[in-house]
Amino acid sequence: MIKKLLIANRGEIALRIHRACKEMGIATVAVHSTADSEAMHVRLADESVCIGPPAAAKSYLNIPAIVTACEITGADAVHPGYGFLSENANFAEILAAHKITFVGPSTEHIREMGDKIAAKQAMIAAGVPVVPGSPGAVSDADAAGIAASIGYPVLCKAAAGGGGRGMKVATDPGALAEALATARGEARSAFGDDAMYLEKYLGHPRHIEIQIMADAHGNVVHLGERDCSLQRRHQKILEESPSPALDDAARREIGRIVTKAMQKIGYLGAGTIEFLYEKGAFYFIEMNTRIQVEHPVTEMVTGIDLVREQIRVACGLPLSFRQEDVVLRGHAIECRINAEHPRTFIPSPGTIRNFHVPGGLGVRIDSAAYAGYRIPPYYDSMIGKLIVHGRDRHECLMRLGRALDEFVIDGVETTLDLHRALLEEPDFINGNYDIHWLETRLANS
Ligand code: MV4
Repeated sequence: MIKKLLIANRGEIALRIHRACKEMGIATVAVHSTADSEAMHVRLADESVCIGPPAAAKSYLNIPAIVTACEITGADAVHPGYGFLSENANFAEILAAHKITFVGPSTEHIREMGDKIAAKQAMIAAGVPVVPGSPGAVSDADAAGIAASIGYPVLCKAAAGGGGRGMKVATDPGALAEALATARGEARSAFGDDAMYLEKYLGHPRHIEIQIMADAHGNVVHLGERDCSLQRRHQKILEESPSPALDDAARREIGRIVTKAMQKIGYLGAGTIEFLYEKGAFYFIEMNTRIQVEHPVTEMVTGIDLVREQIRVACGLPLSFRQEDVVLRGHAIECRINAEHPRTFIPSPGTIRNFHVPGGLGVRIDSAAYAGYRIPPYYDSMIGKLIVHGRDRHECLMRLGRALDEFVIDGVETTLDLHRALLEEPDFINGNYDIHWLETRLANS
């Protein structure tokens, strides 16, 4: 069992990991940049180590400094959270070489899923439905023939991509060469890897992801889905579970497919399998090998502590529950509260003056902010998450409305008003939205 765990992250997820450790009797070590000396994750942890200057590349991404912090404090495990080093296979490999437990999947699975072409091939081999497309990487010379066989519109995607960079649609054969060249150029400069693949472009899908957990004893469980379709410029704004678009039969079927696939590849730990969902069909796009920002909506409908399970399986313990123990109860919605201008979405760093969070039945706040906290300009703009649970979607929406009304954050601009406005939208209230709905609605208001 792990005795002392180093949290290689900051903000609300660092607190989330600390809380799971405390309930498990594990001591915690916080790491922080010089910009975060006063941060809540540093105050709560049992020990802390300064690992570098504000720039993430010199602190939260600084592998030698983090390994050194483990050696100094005697930490025997590292939880990477999300972002930063969470999907860095080299980091996992270096920790293993130092006999430090990485709370996450194997180096091989991190690497495989990081390459979107390899991930797709692995999923096809494991029986998961994917978007029709090129069998592997495409050359400029082969592209037109492959695109013609897929049928237009075609989407050019970077193997090293994700998050929407290195992606271009070609609506017809005449537009393919330029779309591919542009996407390839973006991928080369953003990732240093210009391998590209082609897919049929789906026009109005929802983004639905399945949460799974796997232990080292061959047990794999699925924990239902999250609908993450409400997004702007590839930044998720609000997530919910269950998806308003799925029925029990569809949920059971995709859960069964995904569980079988994870068993087949021998996956370990928490994972999210991302799908586009259109006209009643699922199409795999990517897999995330980390705990995700929106994991609390799954925790609220299952009652299962995902971070605790991650830590258990990382030290070889079995999952604390079986598939038949998983009961999806009620409905949960998460709102991301970002310090940014509600219309331009430009980050609004500064000092939080008044900070009053809502409470009561079915309300959860995951945040590292407090009154007087100065939001540093160096990291992402999320200052917290409001997660609300209700017995059904209607109760959840009513509760979300009153929780948003109670929330007070002064001193910086936030996305609270955007969330309040969403609750007035008939399409949102009715669950009628796809991945383009929010951007289209914002463009027309
Ligand atoms: C797609 C797609 C339509 N058709 N693939 C965007 C980010 C990357 N991870 C996958 N993405 C998409 N892939 C096919 N074949 C549309 C998107 C997409 C998207 C997907 C999920 C959530 C939000 C999105 C916003 C724009 C485009």
